[in-house]
Amino acid sequence: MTTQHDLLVVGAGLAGLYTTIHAERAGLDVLGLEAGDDVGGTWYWNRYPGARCDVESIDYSFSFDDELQREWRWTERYATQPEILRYLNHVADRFDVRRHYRFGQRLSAASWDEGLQHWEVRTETGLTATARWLVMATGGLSKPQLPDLPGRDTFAGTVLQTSAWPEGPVDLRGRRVAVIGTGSSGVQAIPLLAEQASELTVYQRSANYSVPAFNRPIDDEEWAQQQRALPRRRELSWNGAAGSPWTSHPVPFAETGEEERRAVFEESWTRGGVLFAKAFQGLTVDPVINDAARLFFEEKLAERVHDPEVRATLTPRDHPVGTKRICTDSGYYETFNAPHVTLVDLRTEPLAEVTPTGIRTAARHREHDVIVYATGFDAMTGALTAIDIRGREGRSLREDWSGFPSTYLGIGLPGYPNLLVLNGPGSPSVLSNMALTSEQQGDLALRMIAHCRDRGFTSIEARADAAEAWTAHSLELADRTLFGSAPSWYTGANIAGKARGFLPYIGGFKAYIDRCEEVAAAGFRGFVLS
Ligand code: N01
Repeated sequence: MTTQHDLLVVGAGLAGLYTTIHAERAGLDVLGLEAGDDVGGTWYWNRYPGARCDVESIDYSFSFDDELQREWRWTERYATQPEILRYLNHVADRFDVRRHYRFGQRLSAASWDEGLQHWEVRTETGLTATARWLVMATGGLSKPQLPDLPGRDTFAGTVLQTSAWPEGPVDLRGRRVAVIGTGSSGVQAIPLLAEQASELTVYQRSANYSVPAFNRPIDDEEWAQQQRALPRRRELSWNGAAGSPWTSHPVPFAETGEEERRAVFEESWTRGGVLFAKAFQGLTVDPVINDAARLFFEEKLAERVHDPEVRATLTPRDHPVGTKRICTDSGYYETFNAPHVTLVDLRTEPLAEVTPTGIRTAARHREHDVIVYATGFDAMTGALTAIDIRGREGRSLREDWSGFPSTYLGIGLPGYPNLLVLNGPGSPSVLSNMALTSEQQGDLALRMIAHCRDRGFTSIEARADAAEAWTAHSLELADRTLFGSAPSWYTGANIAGKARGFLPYIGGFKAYIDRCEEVAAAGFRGFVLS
């Protein structure tokens, strides 16, 4: 039986949960559909050892409910995946949101019915539902990509994927483990896998910049201090470029001397992880500043990795600092000092095939009992193009997005009325704190819906010219930076055949919010309401 609703929300991660809670408060009949068996999104699937957030726990949490903020006590500066998942379960319980969801329901198709002015959706298990509004909260990094390696499926040992790690314990003691992939997932998992494995072999295609997290437990004194500072911290985050309270050194790089530069790099290094890229304003724009950061990084690397050859292989060569997301690690580089850990440089020794017993490179065959794929995602667009989405007159999103995706503010797609994409391409999304961007995006979607309902409109659709102009603006901002020179998932470069272009909006979270507010104040200028 096809059920009818006002709103369908796809996904029960941060953005989906927020939107569903607030849709109910707005009096909408909402149905949530989630592929996983419970809430959590990214934090439901990515259960690999070492998984934790690279945004501090105090910031990576909802801000909309003061009691919720006060009652949840984070235990570490950077929360682990199990702790974040517990938090999202707590949110789901507290706001009784699960009753709106159907779990284990992966969307396979969605089509717009112009006559009935609603979306009809179908899941892989055959569930069907209709609703006037369709909110896609499907996540920017939720469509895993497993490389099509020759012989991949012939491997007779255990195959694991960081993005679909089993729920139960995985015992790797005494086993010869291979890891393919050294992005944030691999970098977090490798030190913990090395603790268990009898041999660990890391197959690296490109070296990444990784900065220690300087993670620590939050004791009661620090927690009390954080609680006192929270209102100010939130204010800075909502007004910042990346949804967090951190800013760059106030003095421009060119006006600093050698000693001050070192002190600034040292300080931002000890802030931990991705925050290193914020040391100086313009670090990811100006090659001179970037090069200074690179030299500082290389000095640190020299302290962490003993063997010069291994260190040379671990030194990033193909992108400026911060133009691929900096990895946030706990003991990553030091792991390569251990005698049972081997680094294989796929640049000099390309991967030839996976065999039933291991991996063959151009140089030799290595035997493994387990292969772990930490090979990333079809980011920002993959979760949407995996679904057969049909808009006005049957047009296909998959076809429309075979080129670079054109969106208006990331949320509106011309030709797809009432389809609202949260944290989509053209929004700050992955460049910002996803907890706050999810609140902002959920609110924006619900405001668009309320605006239409209050005025008797049944649809809202981004105008093609508005989407073109926004997308061109977003790409132009990215062109002014060094980001385009990195072969990263930000630009689609990690997926064969994917259209290239910088996917997130890089103009900053606050600038983006301001633009959304202007558009809303002008009656959602750039959208057609009918
Ligand atoms: O994925 P990635 P990820 N043969 O795409 C390699 C967030 N995140 O899951 O660089 C050999 O970064 C690929 O090599 P190359 C965060 O935003 C956050 O690690 O393409 N290797 C690369 O090394 C992050 O940026 C956290 O040459 C192959 C790796 O696989 C994003 O998610 C933790 C290959 C993929 O790295 C994605 O991170 C985890 C092949 N055929 C994730 N194909 C936090 O810390 C791919 N690779 C919060």
